[in-house]
Order: sequence, then C-alpha cells, then structure tokens
Amino acid sequence: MEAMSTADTIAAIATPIGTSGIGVIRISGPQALDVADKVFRTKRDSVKTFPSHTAHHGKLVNPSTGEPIDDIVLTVFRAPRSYTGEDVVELSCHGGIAVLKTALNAVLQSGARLAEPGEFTKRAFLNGKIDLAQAEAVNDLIRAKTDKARRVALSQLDGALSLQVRAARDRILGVLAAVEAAIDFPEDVDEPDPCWLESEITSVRCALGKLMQTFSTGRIYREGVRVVITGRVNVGKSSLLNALLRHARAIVTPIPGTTRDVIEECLEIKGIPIVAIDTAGLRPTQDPVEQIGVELAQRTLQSADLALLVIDASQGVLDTDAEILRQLEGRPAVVVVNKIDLVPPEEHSLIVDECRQKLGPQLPVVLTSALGGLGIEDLENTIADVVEIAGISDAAAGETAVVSNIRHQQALGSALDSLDQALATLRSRRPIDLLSVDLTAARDALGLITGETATEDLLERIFSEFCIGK
Ligand SMILES: Nc1nc2c(ncn2[C@@H]2O[C@H](COP(=O)(O)OP(=O)(O)O)[C@@H](O)[C@H]2O)c(=O)[nH]1
Ligand SMILES: [Mg+2]
Repeated sequence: MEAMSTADTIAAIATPIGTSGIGVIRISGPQALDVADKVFRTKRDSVKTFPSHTAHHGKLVNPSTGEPIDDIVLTVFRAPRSYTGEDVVELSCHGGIAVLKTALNAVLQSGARLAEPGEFTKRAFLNGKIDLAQAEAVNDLIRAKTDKARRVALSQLDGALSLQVRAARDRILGVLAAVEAAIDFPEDVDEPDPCWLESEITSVRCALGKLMQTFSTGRIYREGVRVVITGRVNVGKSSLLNALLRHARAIVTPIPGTTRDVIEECLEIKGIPIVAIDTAGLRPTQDPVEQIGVELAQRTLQSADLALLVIDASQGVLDTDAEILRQLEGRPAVVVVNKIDLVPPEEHSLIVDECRQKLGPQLPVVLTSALGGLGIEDLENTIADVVEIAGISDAAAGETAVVSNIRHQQALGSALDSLDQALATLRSRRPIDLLSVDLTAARDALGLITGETATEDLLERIFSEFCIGK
C-alpha cells in the first residue's frame, strides 16, 4: 500500500462480488457528494443538497452519456457523522457482477479513485472515529467464523480492551508526569514519594497482568482451538473430519495416501470454536507430492493445540502409532480408535486396554466408526473435556476485555517488562531519570495497541490484511 492521502475521494465495492439482493458501492472523501451527484438522477434536487442520514431512490447513470446503469438507493452520511468521519455516500445497487462493475467504473470516472484494502477503516482511525484496536476488531468481526469469535471482536470494537489499556496508560502518564517534573525542576519540585510510585506502578502492573491472562482464551476465541487429525495412512482421518463436519469435505478413498494437502475447516463443539485440520497420513513415501503432504502434516502437528491420533481398530496399535504419538511431544491428545465396526463388540474393551498399555494410561480413548457416524458425539464430548482441562476454553467473553490478538499480547508483554524494570529501578534506589526511561517505554508499548505510537509501517501491515471496501 502506498502512502495514502485523505485529501482524495475513494470508492470501492463493499459487498462480495457475485449475485445477491443488493451490492453496495461506498464512496468516502471530500468530493463524495460531488462524485455521487454526477452519477445519480432523481426528479428532485442534486445529491449535494441531501441532508445527512437520508436515503434516496433514483437512477445510477453513466456520467458521460447519461445512460442508466441501475435503479438504486443512495444514502448520505455527512462528515463527521460517518464511518470514516468524512462525507460518505453509499450506493445500494442490485447485486450483480455487471451492475457493480459498471457502477464502480462510473464512480471512478467521476473523480473518485479505487480504495486500497482497509482504507475506509484506516481513515476512520486517522480521523479519530476509532482507535487501532477497534479498527482491528472490525476485521476480526468480519472474519469471525464462530459466535464466540464474533463476541470477542464486537466487545473489542465497542472499546472494552481500549478502555482498559487507556486507563493503564493514563495512570502511567500520571506517574511519568510527576517523575519528569522532579527531573526538569529539581529545585522547585520534590521527587515523588517512592511508596506512592511503587503502589501506582504495582497497581497498573496488576491490571495489565490480568488482561494478559485473558490471552490464552482470547486467542482461542479469535482463531479457534487447532485440532489436528493425525495418524497412519488409511485409518480414516479424512472420514473423521467429514463426520465431525457432518458433510463430505475431504476426499475419502480406500487408496492409502489420498490426502496430500492440509485441509482446515471451522466448526463449533459445545460452543468452543475449533479449527479441525486433516492431514496426510504419516508414512515414508517415494511419491514426491505425497512427500510434501507428509512434511506439511508434520509441520502442522507443531501448531496443534490438540491432536486426534487415529488408529485402525482392525489393525490394533502398531509401533508407528506410538512413534506418531512421540512426535506430538506431550501435546494434549485423544486416541481415536476408528473402524470399530470391523471389530466384534466383545473385543472393544481389549482394544482400549491395548491403547492404554502401548500409548499411555492417561490418554483418553474414544471408539468411533467414522463411516457409520458412531461415537462421534463421544469424541466431541471428549474434545470439549480435554480443551476445558487444558484451560483453553471458559471465561465469559463479550462483556469483558479480552486480549485475542498476538500483536496486542506482545505489546502488553513489553509494557509489563518495562514496568517490572521500573519497579527494580525504584527498589534499588537508582536515579529517578532511569525510572522515566522505563515508564516511557511502558507508555509507548501500550500506545501500540490503541495506535497512539503506531508507525506508518505498522498501520500498513494491519490495514493491508483487510478486504477492499472495508
Ligand atoms: N469400515 C470402516 N471403514 C472406514 C471407516 N472410516 C474410514 N473407512 C474407510 O477407510 C478408507 C480410508 O479412509 P480415509 O478417511 O481416506 O483415511 P485417511 O487416509 O486416514 O484419511 C476409506 O475406504 C474409508 O471408507 C470406518 O469407520 N469403518
Ligand atoms: Mg485422508
């Protein structure tokens, strides 16, 4: 993204390209009303006279020929009472590919330029309508695939996180002001009372520490628990993914080595957002494509919050199964004994015993038949239990501030480090100047979250992840 000026007027299609009831083109900037005026015809006045927050029915036309393009509703939001804080006009067209492309061209011909990804939200940030954490929440909200992710994003958009971060930052600023006054005017201003300093810094540290603790849950809410389905070839991993999803997503065949790619799908188990990941079966192979799949699968294992180790009931526990378990390096795991339909019921408990013996007595074991949909609910209950035990779930998101973004977590971490440093400085009775350095660092780290200290590079990185039109 090149450097953006807010002096020009931007436009983009804000809805997905396809066929739908309506499709919206959004225009923002000082010329938004002029641009809209060139492409909109009604019997009544010009767009430039329309009051803010009003909607108008009329024709969208080609600005040079006057030829009608679509029958639309135009909505006006005048600065500063709009999403971006600038004049905004939204054209609600019919949601067809040709309609929207032609309509956008007409708007671009009339003096607007195509918006960069996230540029509307970036303008909202630059114009002080929202802070950086709230801007990021907009993207999280759009991308939320589960209800919990949606709630976390919405609470962040509402400012729950920003409020706490800003409260901490304000307290640090208060302490910093007292410290700097004593440094700048040593004759007139006394050094602040060390007890007061210590209690202020400790109290901010405590609040931020609590916020930090919400991250493990917050990340899960935002990104989902990564559950990797692993095991040897042909044991039914892909079938198990399909069974959990309750529809055929991954290709299933009797041919070993069918799955080569990593397939990720989002689902919810008892309200917990899960990213279920199907991988290639782990085996040595000469096939170069499958080899890449196996390497990918091994790498994916390293990112797992939980692994489902699938074994084939008709074959029992093999050495390779134990070897795969070792590759998990102590990650939470559930043993899934699949194809249980191939084994007579009286032998089921023997298989469970065998798993406990060869794989570990503490591992939960679930018997399934992915083909018949047997044991899938058991498996879901077990997954939910393990996730709760591992402390990956719980906490009532939505009302309280939750840190869900790793960028925020890192900034909080460095603020906490600086506050610890400040406390150490204070306790060792070193010069007060050093304290000011630590406090400034803590203040700036928190400013990265809400955006006060964000660099242009950081903004570019964040907004380039948005879609065009948001
Ligand atoms: N009898 C039986 N066959 C299964 C079951 N699950 C999968 N299969 C079969 O096992 C073969 C391999 O399944 P697939 O899901 O592709 O295994 P993957 O290689 O581990 O992904 C296919 O022919 C499936 O139909 C099951 O629960 N019972
Ligand atoms: Mg497979």
